[in-house]
Amino acid sequence: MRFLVLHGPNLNLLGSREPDVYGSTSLAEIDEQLAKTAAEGGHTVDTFQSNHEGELIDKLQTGSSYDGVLINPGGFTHTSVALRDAVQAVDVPVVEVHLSNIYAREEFRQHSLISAACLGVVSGFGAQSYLLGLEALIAYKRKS
Ligand code: CA2
Repeated sequence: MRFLVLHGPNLNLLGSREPDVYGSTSLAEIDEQLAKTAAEGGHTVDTFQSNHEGELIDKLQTGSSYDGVLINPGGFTHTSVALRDAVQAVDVPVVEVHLSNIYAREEFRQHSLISAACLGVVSGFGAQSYLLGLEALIAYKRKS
């Protein structure tokens, strides 16, 4: 199976700043770990990071050509109706992931506009959130 992984704004900075909140793993390392986890099951991942809402939406609109989508919408989690609409429009399962536990943070981060359009959410396990999300997506697709 093929999966699309989308990383939202500022996630390109991972590993370089705020390691206490987001960990010290770089985005390239997360992408490598995702590719390795996928390959173990004979699957592949295409990964994409953007700081621009429209670029993420354009990429999401290609999501139907994959078996599933993993997305960390970054700060757009809490603000973007347009990204939520794009997630809703994709006809494959989408899993939302967060490095931090958004429910244990500032009030404005405790609500996601994206979650209700997703199959499920993994939040708070650092880089591991991505791997857990991918594993959940693969397991769900195997059953369906
Ligand atoms: O916990 C997550 O994964 C977030 O999606 C990360 C977003 C934040 O706005 C969400 O509320 C939760 C922020 C990503 C910014 O990443 C940085 C990494 C290093 C240095 C600065 C920002």
